[in-house]
Amino acid sequence: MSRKWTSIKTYSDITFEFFEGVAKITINRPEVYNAFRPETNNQMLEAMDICREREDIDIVVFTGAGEKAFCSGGDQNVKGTGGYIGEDGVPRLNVLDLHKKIREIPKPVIAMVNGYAIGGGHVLHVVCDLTIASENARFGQTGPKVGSFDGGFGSSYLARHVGQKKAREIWFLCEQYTAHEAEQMGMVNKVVSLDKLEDTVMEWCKIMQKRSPLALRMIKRSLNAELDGQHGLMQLAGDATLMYYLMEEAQEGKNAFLEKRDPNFKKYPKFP
Ligand code: 1HA
Repeated sequence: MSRKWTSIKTYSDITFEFFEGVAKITINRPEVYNAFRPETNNQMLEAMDICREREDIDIVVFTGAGEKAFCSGGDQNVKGTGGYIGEDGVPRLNVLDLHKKIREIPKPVIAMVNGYAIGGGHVLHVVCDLTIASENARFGQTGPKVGSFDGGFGSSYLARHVGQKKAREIWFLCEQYTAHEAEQMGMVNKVVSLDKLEDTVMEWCKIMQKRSPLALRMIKRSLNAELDGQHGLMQLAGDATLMYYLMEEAQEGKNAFLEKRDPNFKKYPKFP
């Protein structure tokens, strides 16, 4: 089925579109197999901020333009000393900021992997909440082959998906894996033919859109907290505070302060 996606904002390196509560961020650099440069990441960071703020966006989908690649990682043409060099001449690793935003946004994020997910492109799918891949997709890390490594989510979170032994194999050997192998390893949720890829992703979105957004948010936070240490607990606790603020008991404290009286918390139930 073809959908009439509408553009949310125009960028040079990505397309950013909307359809029925789903925002789709497509890395649009097919000539380099959707490798990212600092500008690409800056644009994805801005798009993620829009996704977070807009109430009509329920779910975010990442994908790559064309039928060859989801993302081939950092653009080797702009790799310099100290990182990937942007138009401002400053070397950066700003894709790590994108990983943080994907973890932090309180909405599901799906990687729609339509081809190569390699190097930093592999990490991008690993960091997303769910991965749906087409049969032609290929997965793998290349860091130790091309002079790089990601010891952040690209290794620790990967190991949560596939286990320590497999994660070490993936990083030490830098081999490629088929979509079905990736599914068997536990780092891909579902594999479908390329022509069914977007339909399947949108079907999963429709199901999640029927679920309680606050419940999905709390589940994402809780699953993240296990790996994210104090930062993860802070995010989970922030949402606990949000829910507390929604209760009358919290309102009573604020009202009493403003009315210059003692708060009466006795009237609220204490659950066992
Ligand atoms: O590790 C990190 C980070 C770690 C910490 C913090 C931040 C990090 C940020 C980034 C990264 C990394 O991503 S390191 C890993 C970078 N990526 C790679 O090493 C993948 C390089 N590409 C490949 O291994 C292969 O191209 C491929 C397996 C994806 C596809 O192979 P294939 O089918 O043989 O096609 P190929 O001819 O190699 O590529 C098609 C075109 O895309 C080529 O251009 P053309 O000769 O047609 O002009 C190729 O140069 C270009 N291309 C592919 N990948 C990249 C790329 N150009 C620039 N950068 C790329 N990553």
